[in-house]
Amino acid sequence: MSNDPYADPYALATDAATALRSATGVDSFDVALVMGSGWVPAADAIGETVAEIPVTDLPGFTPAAVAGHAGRIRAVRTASGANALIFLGRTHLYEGRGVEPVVHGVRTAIKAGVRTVVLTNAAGGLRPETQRVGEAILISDHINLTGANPLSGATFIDLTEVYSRRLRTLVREVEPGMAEGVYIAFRGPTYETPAEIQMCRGFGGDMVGMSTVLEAIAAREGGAEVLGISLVTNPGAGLVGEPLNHQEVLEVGRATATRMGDLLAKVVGKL
Ligand code: 8IG
Repeated sequence: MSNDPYADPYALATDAATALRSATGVDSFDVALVMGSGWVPAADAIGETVAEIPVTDLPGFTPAAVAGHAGRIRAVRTASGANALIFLGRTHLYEGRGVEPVVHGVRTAIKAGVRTVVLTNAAGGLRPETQRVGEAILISDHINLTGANPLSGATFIDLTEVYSRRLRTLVREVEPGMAEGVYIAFRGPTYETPAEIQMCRGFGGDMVGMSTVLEAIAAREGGAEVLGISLVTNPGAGLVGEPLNHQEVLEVGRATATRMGDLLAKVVGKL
């Protein structure tokens, strides 16, 4: 017997889903939303809270390591009658616990019935000429520069359409004119150098961050449809004068929470 709790990550997710059902009294969930940095205050708009628990009540979840990442799971009933599972915070690869904890929430959600996964994040903008701080951008595709992958073995999952075109179209029915772009993920925890930001621009990236891509891959592996949204909170390093800090990310999130909450509530209502 191995001491690694993630030795069978799918069995661990099944156990976590069972614990989630009994802790929330909700038998099956329809949609999961992962609230990234700055997005947590937007969660309140999505529906009526049925139950809320610390993630650490479920097997396989570790305590939150980052300010603004609350580390709680909320079961919500939406106005349209859907059961939503909201992760108030996520585990990042840069925390150094490996890739399994990063995708455990998504795997648990899928074992709990979820067929739609909404991944939100705060990101650096690579195109300040067309992007504004506080703007939400649909993720159309990603470039995974984390050096990690949640899958191992001959798991040649097709990634032609990680971020569902159908869901992006649906969001635009709510928010016409919303931009879309390519999200580039690094492991972090450092922000990029100006040279790396220029590389990302050359690669065709539009946003840069430290999350989302591994969860999106795990969701696709599990057969769920994925919607990704980035909140641009700063221009990438070197694109404007000032250095970057995490505090301004949280401030942009607070300033835009109502708008992002309304957007998510409308989108979830259409699923
Ligand atoms: I918010 O500029 C946020 N997260 N890698 N680079 C990376 N992650 C980020 C950034 C950024 N801004």
